[in-house]
Amino acid sequence: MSFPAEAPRLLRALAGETLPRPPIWFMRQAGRYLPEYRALRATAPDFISFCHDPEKAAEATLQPMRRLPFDAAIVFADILLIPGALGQKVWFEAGEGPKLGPLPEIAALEAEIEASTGRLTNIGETLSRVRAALEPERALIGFAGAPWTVATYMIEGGSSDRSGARSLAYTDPERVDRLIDVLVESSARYLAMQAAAGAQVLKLFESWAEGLSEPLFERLVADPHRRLVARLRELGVTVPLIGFPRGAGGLVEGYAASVAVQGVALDTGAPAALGLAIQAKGKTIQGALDPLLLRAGGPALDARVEELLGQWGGGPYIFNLGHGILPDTPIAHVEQVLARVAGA
Ligand code: 1CP
Repeated sequence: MSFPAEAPRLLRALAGETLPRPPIWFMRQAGRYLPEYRALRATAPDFISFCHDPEKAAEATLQPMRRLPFDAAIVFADILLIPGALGQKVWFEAGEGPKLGPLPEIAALEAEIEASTGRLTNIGETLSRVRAALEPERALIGFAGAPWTVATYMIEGGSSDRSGARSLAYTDPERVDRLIDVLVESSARYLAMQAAAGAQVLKLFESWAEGLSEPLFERLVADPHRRLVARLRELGVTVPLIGFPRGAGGLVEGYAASVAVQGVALDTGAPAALGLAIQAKGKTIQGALDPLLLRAGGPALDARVEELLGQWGGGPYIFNLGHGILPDTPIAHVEQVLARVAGA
């Protein structure tokens, strides 16, 4: 595919172009490191209602875009909206993170798949509002949690070391596989709705891919991602996809080879050679600056930015962090990186 020069840089990179300067955006670029986000957040009764309020969520999405020259916006939402839409209780406790009620019977979840997308149309409305407000050369990203990551929260009842979810994958494989199936189908429909509403790229956050044995990774991550991608294409979705198998280490290369995503997001531990090997397979890579180094700042930050540009900039590359921005990151450090990458 070839694009006119004013096409969003992110789309050009995901189509396989090597750009003289890569596109840049940051995971969690909307959030607590911005004072205007904290002020907006204080006007919402709770985090889930905030995500479901298109006016506020669109504003949160656009806040970093007004202040900083990012090449893409990511819709303000959360990976835990799907369990809520499927009928599991989800809430956030201040300072403690997400909490989920008991996991419903799988048959009850299966019965809610069709209705679940209709309970998430507010997020479509947010996307439409943001797309209408955003300059045409800046791309809009939609997302969902990948099935295994969302399943870990649903099984464990919140954040965890995932050992309960992994144990259940061994002791009750049928239940876990059926839960993954529910999430493949509900996420495919949700993502298709996002694309129809204006998302130009879709990202799958597999934030907890670490610690899985090769067969478990195949069963819980790679195979469900393949089915989700196939289902999206079946639903008529044509936009490029980015997969983020965070923490998967030596399994990432096989993931890149076997899952038909256009982009593979790499975490902070990714060696230069891994990124190059994925680019050699004709895929675009994204990553992988350490959020702790972004927070620390200084000459070491500049040096690492130059190193990443040098090692990966010769192929299709999207500059990003290896995980999300930390809430106490100085905005000046974000500006420092943008100035080096975007030449702003
Ligand atoms: O205001 C607040 O205190 C809430 C903090 C917050 C924010 C800003 C949460 C709670 N979610 C979000 C928004 C969010 N979440 C976005 C859009 C903003 C952006 O990227 O600019 C996205 C893409 C997510 C995705 C998300 N939520 C992931 C995947 C990415 C990752 O960080 O690995 C995960 C794991 C979640 C769950 C979640 N939601 C919120 C928290 C604190 C967590 C993590 C809990 C945990 O560590 O287990």
